[in-house]
Amino acid sequence: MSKVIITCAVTGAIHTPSMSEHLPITPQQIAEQSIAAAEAGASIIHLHARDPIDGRPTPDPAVFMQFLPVIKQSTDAVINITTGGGLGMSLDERLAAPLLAKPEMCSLNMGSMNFNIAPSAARVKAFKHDWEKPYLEGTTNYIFRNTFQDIEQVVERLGKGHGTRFEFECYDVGHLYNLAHMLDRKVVEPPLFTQTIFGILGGIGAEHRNLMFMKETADRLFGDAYVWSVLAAGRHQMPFVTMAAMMGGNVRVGLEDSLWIGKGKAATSNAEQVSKIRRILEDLSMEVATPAEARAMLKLKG
Ligand code: KMH
Ligand code: ZN
Repeated sequence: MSKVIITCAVTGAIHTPSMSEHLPITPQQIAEQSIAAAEAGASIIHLHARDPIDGRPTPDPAVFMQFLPVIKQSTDAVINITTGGGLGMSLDERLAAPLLAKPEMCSLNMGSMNFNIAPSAARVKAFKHDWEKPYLEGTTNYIFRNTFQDIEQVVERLGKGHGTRFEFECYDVGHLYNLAHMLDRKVVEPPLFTQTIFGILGGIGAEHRNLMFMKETADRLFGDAYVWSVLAAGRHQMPFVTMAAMMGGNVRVGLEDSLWIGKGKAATSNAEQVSKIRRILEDLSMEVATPAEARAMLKLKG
């Protein structure tokens, strides 16, 4: 059995500061939590940036540059920068930081979709900042735009230009077919690090039969040309990634995807989630991949 790559998605753009006091916001908090997550066993760190004052997701490369070098200096982890950005950002805004930082890896979202924050994430009644209101009420009314041309543009500008490789974000079964289409046309190259995503409103639901179905479909479409990873939103996070690892997959955890560590218990850090999945994997006799092993498995530029 090959080793399991743990990705940690540290802050994201979905959760808001009022949902958890532990969500890292400032560059210093993002750097500290990323370093701790890497020390706990994450070999890939997936990163978004936030406005240090009000926690709103920001595409500003200057903010990214306040934490990226710190993480790079202190860990050997693979840096993975979002190209999904946050609600309402244009593609040019989403690409600004990746184009400047030229990371080994970026996310690449494989289709357009409705994107509202699920009201279940929003048990919070009082919020600190006005911008959070639609997030907490589930009324963002947002289309997450990733057309075929957008996808090709990301590959063209980052992949071909800078040797960046991708975490292909597949929120539904059609996104796997979109990825297969890009593979057929040689827009993307194997091994395809394919992140199948469960339980995001607008995407495929977090049901175990869907996990099997997505894997079976990816196996059929890609054969040995892909490396499978799984993330699931909210309370589904740990059960889904555990099941995926038992089926030979890799795992993504982190406060971007879930603010929880157990039933009714808020996670106090990203490292806490990484340590938990690491413990589960090792208890089940699985081995966790080092950053060097992850680089080899995914053919990253290093
Ligand atoms: N928010 C996650 C479900 C991105 O950053 O491009 C997927 C994600 C997208 O991480
Ligand atoms: Zn992300």
